Amino acid sequence: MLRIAIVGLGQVGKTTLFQILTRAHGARVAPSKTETHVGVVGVPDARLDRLSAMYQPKKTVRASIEYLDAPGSLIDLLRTGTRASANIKEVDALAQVVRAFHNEAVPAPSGELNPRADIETTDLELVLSDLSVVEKRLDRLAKDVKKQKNPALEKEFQVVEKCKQALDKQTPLRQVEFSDEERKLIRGFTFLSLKPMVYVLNLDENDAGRAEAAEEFAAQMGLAQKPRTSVTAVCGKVEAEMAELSEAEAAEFLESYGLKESAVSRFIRTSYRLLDLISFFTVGEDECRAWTIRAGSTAWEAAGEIHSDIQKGFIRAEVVTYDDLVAAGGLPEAQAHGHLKLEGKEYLVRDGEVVHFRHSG
Ligand SMILES: Nc1nc2c(ncn2[C@@H]2O[C@H](COP(=O)(O)OP(=O)(O)OP(=O)(O)O)[C@@H](O)[C@H]2O)c(=O)[nH]1
Ligand SMILES: [Mg+2]
Repeated sequence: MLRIAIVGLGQVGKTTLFQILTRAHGARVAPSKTETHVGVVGVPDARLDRLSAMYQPKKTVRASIEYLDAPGSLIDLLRTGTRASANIKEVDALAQVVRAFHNEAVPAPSGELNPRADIETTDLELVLSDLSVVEKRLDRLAKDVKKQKNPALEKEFQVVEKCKQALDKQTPLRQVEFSDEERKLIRGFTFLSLKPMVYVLNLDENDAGRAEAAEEFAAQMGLAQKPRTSVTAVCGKVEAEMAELSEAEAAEFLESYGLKESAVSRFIRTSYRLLDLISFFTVGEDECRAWTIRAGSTAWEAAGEIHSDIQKGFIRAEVVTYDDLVAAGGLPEAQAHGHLKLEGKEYLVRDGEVVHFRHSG
């Protein structure tokens, strides 16, 4: 499963965000100052809701993401090297909460609000953490390369040196271009600055209604064009209030702020897109379900996501787009309209397609 760690400076709203994310989906956790919280959250998807309404299945299963809430400031966490810091090395992406709300009772990380400085501070910390890993490895590699001629070691030396050059310039590795081969070679280091990053601007209550806040911020801070970087905005306080409401009340509440969807939904979807993931659906009377695959996956890979047996016995994928299926009202009807395509193993599955795998065994 996809895993994302919520990190940031101290008292910026990490646990608040985590609580809203998970409470909205049933689990309530006791806040802790020292332990990492872990929770699984379903990815909101209106298409799946629609398919479910159509099929009335016994079960509807959303795609899901596991969120970790790292306790305290990211800086303390990395410098103390506790278990919580080991946890965040293993995730697929980082979500950094950036404080942009005023609260007299809770002092801002650096005394006054300064999102730009906070982002620079934490990025530097990630870079330094990776740099120490890189330097140790380079020392070792330099010795080994001298001792024996080994092309694999030389290749590794080159790519680690490339990392060092970026890190020396304080460039996070997520902004560096690597070939697939290079990526493979450095995977084992679990570099923190290499992880895709979503900045979560925790807005003031007064700004909660400004849906464009995230874009403005991204542009101001020069984050808009950066590779493997996204920005989204939430207002922890407003969302926390909303999590207590019924669905109908919540909708009304959103409307009063001039918003269409909750910022938390937007945040979850942003994390999903950041990792270049797409969904395909399976439908039926037993279950309607969203599955997660990387963009560019083949039908054969998609089958493996469901079950290794389906992959092994793969015969054909029957594929229909979400729009065509909804318009037709069912798979047989879609077929009658000629909208059901039969595809082979190499077919590239696209976001929102409904797939039925024919398989042997
Ligand atoms: N006004 C306001 N207060 C907030 C908001 N989000 C969080 N807070 C308050 O800020 C304080 C810290 O929130 P937490 O969610 O515990 O922050 P944290 O980043 O998890 O803190 P540490 O784990 O101790 O670093 C709490 O008192 C929250 O109620 C917000 O959007 N608006
Ligand atoms: Mg916390």
